[in-house]
Amino acid sequence: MAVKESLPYDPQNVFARILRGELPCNKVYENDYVLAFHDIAPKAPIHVLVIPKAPYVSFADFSQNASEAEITGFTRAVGQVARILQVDGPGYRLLSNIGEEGGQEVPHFHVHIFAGRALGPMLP
Ligand code: DGP
Repeated sequence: MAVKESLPYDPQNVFARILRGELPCNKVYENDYVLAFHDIAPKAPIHVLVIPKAPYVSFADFSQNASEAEITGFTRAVGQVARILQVDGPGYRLLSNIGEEGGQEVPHFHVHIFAGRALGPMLP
């Protein structure tokens, strides 16, 4: 079920548990600001999630409340992950679902990186 944007941060969400090491993940990259790992149910040949280490519910929360350093650190890390995955040449898609109508399921801000095949026109 999708999350309501108004919900406070839930420290028991699965990404919070991954960040605390309580659940495993297939890690791609980590630095002071982010953790990047493969999606458990990939929707493309390459499907990686990039999440901030700090507790933000969604992009809406992050864009309003994160520091300049966190925003810069996160943005640069997404580009770095794309380079590590070697998808910046052929291309890739970034996506972030936000809130209930945006289809967000895990209430910890994350950006999806999709790649590995021609993705076609943007949906919907
Ligand atoms: P969203 O709908 O934008 O909230 O996408 C959440 C994504 O998180 C979805 O593609 C599946 C993925 N996911 C959910 N639980 C886990 C998990 O425990 N591990 C990993 N690696 N991915 C997960």
